[in-house]
Amino acid sequence: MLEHFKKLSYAYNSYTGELDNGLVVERRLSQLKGCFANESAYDQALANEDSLLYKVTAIEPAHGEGDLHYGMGILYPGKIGNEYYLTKGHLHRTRQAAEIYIGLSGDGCMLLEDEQTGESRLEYLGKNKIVYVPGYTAHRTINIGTEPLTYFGVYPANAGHDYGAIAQRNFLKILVDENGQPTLKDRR
Ligand code: S6P
Ligand code: ZN
Repeated sequence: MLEHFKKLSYAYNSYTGELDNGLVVERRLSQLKGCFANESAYDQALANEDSLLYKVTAIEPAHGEGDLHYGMGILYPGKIGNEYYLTKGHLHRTRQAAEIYIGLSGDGCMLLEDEQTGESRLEYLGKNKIVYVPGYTAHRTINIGTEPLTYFGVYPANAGHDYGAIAQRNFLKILVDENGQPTLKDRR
């Protein structure tokens, strides 16, 4: 098996979210249409600037069953209206595939939503914190701080991403700043 892997160790930076040799994907505000609850605040922010919200660097060697993929994310601080910057969020194409997130720097949360029951959970994600995302669970990362939130994620190579299913019905809960406190509310 070793011969299939060109490289087995990578340098990373906890503060910039950089991971050597990975494939970098950037997500700007215009790519998150429909994610934020306050549509007029979204339109206004976008008219002002198509800001960079987050970057993900992925390493996906995918040589076969049992393999792992992994990646590093950096989600910048900010808000649309009173809703914190967030990632698009997804389910895994292979629904049973779980994932581990490890917080590296900054202050954030993971919003988890059971696809079948709609049950939501909010878990803190920051330095020295690990979050386990079970299978069949839509997951989204949210920056509740004033610094960039960086994290490392590892998932089965066959997990895949399904953005469509959750985009269509949307997460049931939103996380907003209410008097300086992150507060989970129904989307309505
Ligand atoms: C991949 C893993 C993360 C996300 C990243 C960005 O399974 O969950 O690396 O890709 O947090 O979020 P999203 O929803 O835009 O892929
Ligand atoms: Zn995932």
